[in-house]
Amino acid sequence: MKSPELKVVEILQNNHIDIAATLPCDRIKCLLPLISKNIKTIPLTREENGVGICAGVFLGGGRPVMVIQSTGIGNMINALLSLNLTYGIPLPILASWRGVYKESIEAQWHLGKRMPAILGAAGLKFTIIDSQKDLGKIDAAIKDAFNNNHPHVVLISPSVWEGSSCEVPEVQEILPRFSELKLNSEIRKPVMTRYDAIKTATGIAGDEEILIANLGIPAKELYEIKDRELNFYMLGSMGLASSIGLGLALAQEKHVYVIDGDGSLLMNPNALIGIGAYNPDNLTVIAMDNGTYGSTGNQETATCSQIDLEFLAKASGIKDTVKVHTEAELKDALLRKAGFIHAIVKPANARCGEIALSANDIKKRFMGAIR
Ligand SMILES: Cc1ncc(C[n+]2csc(CCOP(=O)(O)OP(=O)(O)O)c2C)c(N)n1
Repeated sequence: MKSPELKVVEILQNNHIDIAATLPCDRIKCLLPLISKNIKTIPLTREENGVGICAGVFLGGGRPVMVIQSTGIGNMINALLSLNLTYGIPLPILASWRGVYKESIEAQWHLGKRMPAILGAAGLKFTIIDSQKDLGKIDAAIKDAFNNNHPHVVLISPSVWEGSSCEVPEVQEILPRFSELKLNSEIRKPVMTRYDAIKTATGIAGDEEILIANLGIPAKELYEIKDRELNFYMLGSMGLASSIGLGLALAQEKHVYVIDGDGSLLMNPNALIGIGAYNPDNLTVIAMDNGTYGSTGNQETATCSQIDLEFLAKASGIKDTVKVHTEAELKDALLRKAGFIHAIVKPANARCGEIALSANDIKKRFMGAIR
């Protein structure tokens, strides 16, 4: 007889799922290795980051799934609503539902028992599976997500896996290695604005290349400087611009330039860790570092005097990093398609109008052009 784990993997394969973004739960420890054996798997460091990566995969023509613990949904709600629901981006999520069935960990109780009410109140579709005979409902949930362009959470009770056993995969020990951060970095007084830098980027990006703009003023500046079909304007989900970029870079071949911000990268440094694991040739993150949360009124961030973002990118494993202060330096870095460009810019916001496109228009136009 087929194990429940094998049934789940077959359902994923029958639905042509090509990327699984995962973060472990003890109850699915037999499912996870089976998934990674059969489907390209992206290990996550925080679930919210997976929402961005999976959105990028979908925009790039792929069919992602997330496989996580239900607690991770607590880390994802803003992204699911301000990215997936806003643009109409599908995402099937298989969540090991903790906190209710035979749960001894007290920390799981509060979120676990409220999870259906939280999902319902958030307007997120969900399905509960509490026995093996209901596993077929995963198929229906995946189809609902992709046919109706929204997330669909499947809460799977640990009762489904009771009696499961599997060979424990060989445990990978930490690799003995020597790390060296060979980087001398000088941050000088900024001379260009973010607007100047975005203008430079639009001058370099070819017609067939992708530009993703961070939420707030950067998206409006890009829209005003050069609106084009292969621009993806973020409207919410702060912190996920570079995660979306990674998903897009992994799912298709066009070059992806991400216009990110210091506040956003500090909110989700997991994005850098994810990129450092893959270093895709077709991804350039331009970190527009104005030392402030520019879009909300220039409140100081930790890059103003404390953190050097290029060091953070390097420490995360990103190979080709560079710091630029001038448009000429930025141009050079863009032309050689560096992995991470730390652009030191003034805290200045151009006066721009609103983006006259709905989220759905942005998505549809972008996906039409990417084919
Ligand atoms: C989770 C969340 N917290 C706060 C905000 C408000 N907010 C919108 S844009 C922004 C600033 C982004 O700063 P940064 O990434 O440095 O980019 P900049 O605007 O300076 O280019 C903030 C705090 C938000 N949209 N979402």
